[in-house]
Amino acid sequence: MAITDFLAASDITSAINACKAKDSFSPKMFFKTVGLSKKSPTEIERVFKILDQDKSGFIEQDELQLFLQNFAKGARTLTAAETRAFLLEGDSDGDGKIGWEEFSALVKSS
Ligand SMILES: [Ca+2]
Repeated sequence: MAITDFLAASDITSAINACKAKDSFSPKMFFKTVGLSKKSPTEIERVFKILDQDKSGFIEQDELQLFLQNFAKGARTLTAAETRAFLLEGDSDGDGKIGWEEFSALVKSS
């Protein structure tokens, strides 16, 4: 199961290109551009499961850092500042990782 099964290749390209410069990544902007905000809860959950690479039920910091590479293999890693900002934006209960409900809320508010 790949992310490209749910999202249009052209939207992925646009979203990746919009944050090519270091420290220009914004989770909400990305989710909107890539078309995820408009997807059904089931599809958003599938994407969450892909991002949760070790299947822990949470997206942790190391997985956030590799976030863009789930969408395009050659994409850059997020910088430490971007990873921290992503976590702060999504982690509403402050446990240092992003759970399914937090991810869903972040995507839908995009
Ligand atoms: Ca995980």
